[in-house]
Amino acid sequence: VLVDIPTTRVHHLSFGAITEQNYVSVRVRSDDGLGGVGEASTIGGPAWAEESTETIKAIIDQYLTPQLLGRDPRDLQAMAALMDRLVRGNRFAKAAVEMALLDLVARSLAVPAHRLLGGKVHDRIDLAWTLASGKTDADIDEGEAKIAARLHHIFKLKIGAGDPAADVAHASRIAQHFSGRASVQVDVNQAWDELTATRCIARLEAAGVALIEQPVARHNLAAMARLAQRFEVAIMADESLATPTDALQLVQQAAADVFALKLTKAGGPLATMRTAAIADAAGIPCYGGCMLETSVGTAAYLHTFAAIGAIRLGCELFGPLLLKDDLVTRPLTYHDGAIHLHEGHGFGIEIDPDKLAFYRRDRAPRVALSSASTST
Ligand code: MUC
Ligand code: MG
Repeated sequence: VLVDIPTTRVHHLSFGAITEQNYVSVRVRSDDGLGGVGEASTIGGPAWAEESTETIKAIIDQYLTPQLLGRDPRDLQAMAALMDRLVRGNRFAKAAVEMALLDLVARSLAVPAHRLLGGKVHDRIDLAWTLASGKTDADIDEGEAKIAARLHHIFKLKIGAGDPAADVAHASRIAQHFSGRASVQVDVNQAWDELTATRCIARLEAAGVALIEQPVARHNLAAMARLAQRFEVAIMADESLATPTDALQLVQQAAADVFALKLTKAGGPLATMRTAAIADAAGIPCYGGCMLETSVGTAAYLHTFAAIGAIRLGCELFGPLLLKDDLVTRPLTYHDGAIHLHEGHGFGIEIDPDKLAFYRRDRAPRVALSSASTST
């Protein structure tokens, strides 16, 4: 089911600005009447990665569902391997299905989903917030409100859309404003070439910015490696890192100091665990990334991240806090600068059928019918 939910404010990224988030909500059912839920979230359609909600739904409906029907969801590894054989790439689609299978199996065993991934090592994970209103003063006010509410002490700025010098001035002012009270990081979302990155990172480092995420194009691992070597400030791979194979290449080329993990770009919880194992073996700390999921996807990410010891630099599972509404009956637990692991079977969340009916893209039109009928 395709779902669209408006955001609380415009969210600016290097490749565009969003006012609503788009999702594919996946449900699987077993013969004994149990259900499992998963979600693929995209930012700006196929602007962040290759997949859009429309392609994800087509892959699931036409290529995955017919082959998965009738199989045993408890064979999770076999199901993931089958999906990899059936469909090249399209990892967001496969991740959403694998999430739903994991939720279903954990529910059938009456255990939280993290138990099937080896059990939790975190009860809480420090929670970053992204300041991306597009205006420096508004970002500072928003950050102050977040600190006052004791929700966040890590801020991520989305830069790269504008003039690099203006971006550096914007980030430097915010880093200096929150100095000693919050850590400020920037995500460039691949926008710079290496020369621009080299010049800008030197200034951001001097201004106290704590981490630089994906400064250059995802395939430019050589430039990532040179930047990681040149600067003390941490260089984090996001778009450069999707699969375990990418993780291996990043390690081999020493092309990142930190890995950003996300279930959808990896292709599911199992591939995320394998990616984290490579980071662990290489001594690379991880950060729990997001794609602005609802509480459904966020709970899936949280149960996976809770089982990953290499997640030592916090997470950004704040998607539900940026949305005007959500799909679940009970919200997730946010307080004291962290997201807290909740109790329950599977991912520990329930979809609210009224919310799903309201936000699904193919819902019946709800307004303008009366005026249409009076005019005929
Ligand atoms: C990204 O590139 O990290 C997650 C939160 C946000 O604001 O943007 C993203 C995607
Ligand atoms: Mg990123």
